[in-house]
Amino acid sequence: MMAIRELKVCLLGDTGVGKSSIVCRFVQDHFDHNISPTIGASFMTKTVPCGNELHKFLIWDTAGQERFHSLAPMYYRGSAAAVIVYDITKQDSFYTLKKWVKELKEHGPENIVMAIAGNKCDLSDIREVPLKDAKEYAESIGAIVVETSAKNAINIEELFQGIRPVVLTVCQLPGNSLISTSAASQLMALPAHLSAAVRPPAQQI
Ligand SMILES: Nc1nc2c(ncn2[C@@H]2O[C@H](COP(=O)(O)OP(=O)(O)OP(=O)(O)O)[C@@H](O)[C@H]2O)c(=O)[nH]1
Ligand SMILES: [Mg+2]
Repeated sequence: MMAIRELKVCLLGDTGVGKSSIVCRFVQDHFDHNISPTIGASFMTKTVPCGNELHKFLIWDTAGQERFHSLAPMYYRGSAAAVIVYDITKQDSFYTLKKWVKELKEHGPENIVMAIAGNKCDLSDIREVPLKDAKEYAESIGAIVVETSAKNAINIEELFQGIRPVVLTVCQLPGNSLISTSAASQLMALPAHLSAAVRPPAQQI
């Protein structure tokens, strides 16, 4: 029988940045122009083969509206990785992203892997956040960063494939919850198209 590894991921970020659209593109390869804001959170899974294993993404898509903010810890506390999304056409959403990173550092799991997604890169003609700013920030916090478009299916697979080696949870073996000890070395082995900053050595390893 094939081993199944579970990868627990949550999505965080301002309302309207495209978190649900990213998940919908990844799980169903579909984009809905009229998607509704998420209420509370929604849960989806996607299983992908990898060698002689199956990797099952358990994805919590949280609601970005401020009134749901207090629910977020329920989702990020059990996650091995957080995908924090901003909208490249909205500087404010990049500011909100930084607040999420701060909250994760203060209240999230100790070794949570962070991936930053600058979504709506199909709208780069009205861009407000330079990629350089996102890369520099990601590097400073040891996060993966990639620009995505849920609409045009750009870098969505790459985003999840990039965090995959870092967030594996073995569900068949008892006692395994979050894999984190080798996170730093695995991050360095990310595909070249993802900008992988080495996680700071401080208490991580
Ligand atoms: N142009 C463009 N529009 C997008 C993209 N991704 C999402 N959108 C649009 O942005 C709007 C918000 O998308 P959602 O996926 O609902 O955003 P969300 O982050 O889940 O919002 P909350 O659930 O309120 O937190 C919708 O109108 C989407 O169609 C993208 O890559 N490009
Ligand atoms: Mg949503």
